[in-house]
Amino acid sequence: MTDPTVEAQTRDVRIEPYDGPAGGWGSARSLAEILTREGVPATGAAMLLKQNKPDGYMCVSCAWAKPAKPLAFEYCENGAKATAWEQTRRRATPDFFAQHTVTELLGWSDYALEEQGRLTHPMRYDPDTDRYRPVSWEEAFAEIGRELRGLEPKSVVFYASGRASLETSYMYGLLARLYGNNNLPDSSNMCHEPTSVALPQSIGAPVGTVLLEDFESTDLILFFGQNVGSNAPRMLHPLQEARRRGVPILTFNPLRERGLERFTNPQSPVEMLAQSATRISTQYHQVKAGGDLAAITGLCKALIAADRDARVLGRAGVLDHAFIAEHTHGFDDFVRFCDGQDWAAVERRSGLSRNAIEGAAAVYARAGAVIGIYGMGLTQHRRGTETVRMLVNLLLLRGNIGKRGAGICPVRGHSNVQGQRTVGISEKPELVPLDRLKELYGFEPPREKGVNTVETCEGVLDGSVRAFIGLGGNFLRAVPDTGVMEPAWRRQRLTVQVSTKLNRSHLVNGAVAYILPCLGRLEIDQQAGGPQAVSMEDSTARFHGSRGVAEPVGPHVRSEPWIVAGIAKAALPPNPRVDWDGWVADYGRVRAAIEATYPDVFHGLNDRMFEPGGLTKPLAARERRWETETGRANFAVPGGLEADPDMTRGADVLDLITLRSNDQFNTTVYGYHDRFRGVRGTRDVLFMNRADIARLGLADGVQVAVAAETDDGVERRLGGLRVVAYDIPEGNCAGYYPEMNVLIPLWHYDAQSKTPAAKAIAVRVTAA
Ligand SMILES: Nc1nc2c(c(=O)[nH]1)N[C@H]1C(S)=C(S)[C@@H](COP(=O)(O)OP(=O)(O)OC[C@H]3O[C@@H](n4cnc5c(=O)[nH]c(N)nc54)[C@H](O)[C@@H]3O)O[C@H]1N2
Ligand SMILES: Nc1nc2c(c(=O)[nH]1)N[C@H]1C(S)=C(S)[C@@H](COP(=O)(O)OP(=O)(O)OC[C@H]3O[C@@H](n4cnc5c(=O)[nH]c(N)nc54)[C@H](O)[C@@H]3O)O[C@H]1N2
Ligand SMILES: [Mo]
Repeated sequence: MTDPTVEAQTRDVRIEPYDGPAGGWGSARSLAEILTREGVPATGAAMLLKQNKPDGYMCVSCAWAKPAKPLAFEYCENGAKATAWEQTRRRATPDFFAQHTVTELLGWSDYALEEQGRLTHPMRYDPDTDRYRPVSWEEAFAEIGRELRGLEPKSVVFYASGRASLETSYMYGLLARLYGNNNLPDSSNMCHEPTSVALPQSIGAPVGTVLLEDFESTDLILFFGQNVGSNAPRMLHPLQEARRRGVPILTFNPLRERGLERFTNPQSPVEMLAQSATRISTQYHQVKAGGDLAAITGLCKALIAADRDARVLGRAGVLDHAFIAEHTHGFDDFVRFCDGQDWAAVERRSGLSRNAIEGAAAVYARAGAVIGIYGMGLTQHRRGTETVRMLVNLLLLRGNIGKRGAGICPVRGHSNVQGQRTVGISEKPELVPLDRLKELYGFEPPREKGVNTVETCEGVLDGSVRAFIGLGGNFLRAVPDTGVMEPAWRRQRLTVQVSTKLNRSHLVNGAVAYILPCLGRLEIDQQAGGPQAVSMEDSTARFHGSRGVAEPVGPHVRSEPWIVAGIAKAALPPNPRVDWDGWVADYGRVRAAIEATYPDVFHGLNDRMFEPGGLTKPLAARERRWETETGRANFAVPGGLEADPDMTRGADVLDLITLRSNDQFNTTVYGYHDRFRGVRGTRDVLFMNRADIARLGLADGVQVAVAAETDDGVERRLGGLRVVAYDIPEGNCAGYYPEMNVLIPLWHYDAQSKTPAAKAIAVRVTAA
């Protein structure tokens, strides 16, 4: 590690329990630290006043809803860190690249790479010197265009990380289709793809049904596998409000996460001075990794039994029979499935006692309107899609979809990951209005299914993928099996990364390789038609406008729409119906094109995107109209309760959960402190249950290695980890992503959506 900031961060390793709440003074301190380190204390602080405001910019961190009446400071510790990270004064200039070979940089940590600061020039890889060298945009586009024209269209992949705006994403999807494929994998394929598969089957909507105002009238919140304190902290405000009204929150999570336990609003002087905290979860169920399918089955089973008992006694039932009869399909089969599962199996697979599950079911049975919230703890499993459908089953039993204060609430990741899908970033042709594109742009769109994330990796391994264009993100670091993927990745002909900062995906390059530096959303985007705004969709399906406020990072850095148009013009024959230059001059014209393509969804986008609270996407399921094959909301019967049929668990095999610290955004590592989990100065830890530590003959604080329990002939191993005794179920252990991605086999994914199963990997732990 050559960067002194890494050394400063990791000098003092300390691991001790943290008793502060989420938010609070710890949050204020952590923020001050990063603003200072990135050299933006004053400007950064002033900018933050514009964050998530109707006339300002939308945070580049998470996708949580933006209220119509924002707080004076509508941001959180981690949103502010994301702002500081993007607005850093540090620069990765051509000088920096001249000083370091790519081989040398491959030895640097993720943190050290991004800490070099913002990319300032288009760079081309020079194999003779093993360095990236600056090139002009004209040269870059000319060569990329030439390469793309020479490649078989099916062999090229157009990846999108979920941050790019609706405008950029629409243009990017069109570029891929005009070029000749639907190879449009996105970060959502590693994230909420089970949501995108499960919800249409269950309720006929691809996204969550809950709006921010539902939190004001809900009677109960169920919280599955989402770490709100770190990954969507602004949601703590509506949760705190709900708690003040006496709304119970039942949490299911293997780890005791601080944000789900206690919260002090850092923006409330009263709470800060009094050091008072709100208790968030009223029940905390430490379900085993992958045990939610069993836990929710138990909840449903208990409700069905209680309903039967009540009706035998002539009392009102516990289930909403009127709703079930009028609106659902498959109820009888579902009841048979639940009745058929015995409690012993439910207890064993969930790790929860029947008593605890019945206690939770009793609270649910009394609540009028219930919100079901979930994150990666449900989706990143072998049976992720089935588990999401199971949560919907639970809600359907009491009519908790399509009424005020109730609904299903997937917490999306990247700030526009939901919106990208809405405007056509998808490898599935049936999700895109291809006929409409044909009509508007006069071409024959490809109809063949494209590749998703896992299939992209498979294609790179078997040689069928020859080129990778990345619109943001750090694909090669985010995917599973990084040890297998990296050597194969180099066999590609062309790799192009549109990025703000240097990351590992730039360093494992194809024969022809480019890094193209782009503006971030926070910067003023000046085009021929004046300064431009962009739009995005939040987790509750509302569209918002966003206007950059900061000075652009440098004269050679270009906007994402400009870069996408540049590639398109160089790679495609001219099409008089697609006015790339006109679109770049005025993004309002791209929005008009989006509206023309999806008139029902985006009606009024240009006029209404800056309305406080955003423009609400119409969603039939909110009105209890079910756009499913049966015309009803469908109960789903899972194939069984076994969490993971594809990795065997022998004695001494643990289930590894990979997760985020409070000091990172995905592969972007802001620092080495995970305050809430009591870890300072290191990310090389393995959280373990004390009983497992003792049984395996280890001790708290010792060094261990972890190896995936697979028999496909590939060794997947990570050493140099320090054992941290932690409150986690016996048989589970946890560590940080992306470091742990070497341990996840590529074939270990959700059966229905191909989302990598990053939350339960069978591993052995040995003293190193
Ligand atoms: N600051 C910050 N914000 C972020 C991100 C970030 O990295 N940093 N990433 C963004 C992105 S792209 C996404 S997708 C989201 C991710 O946000 P989350 O969905 O919160 O993702 P993870 O951090 O992976 O944490 C998953 C949670 O699920 C729990 N869990 C693990 N396995 C299971 C299980 O089997 N069952 C249950 N019930 N729980 C389980 C873990 O203990 C953890 O609390 O956050 C977004 N926001
Ligand atoms: N083991 C394991 N693996 C996982 C996960 C897990 O929980 N466990 N989570 C998965 C999830 S949920 C996700 S979403 C993926 C994340 O996968 P990605 O979205 O591919 O990765 P990020 O880390 O978000 O990408 C960071 C990079 O994006 C670039 N960037 C930042 N801002 C901008 C911008 O405005 N424009 C452009 N063009 N580039 C920008 C920067 O160069 C930065 O280095 O990882 C997945 N991988
Ligand atoms: Mo994500």
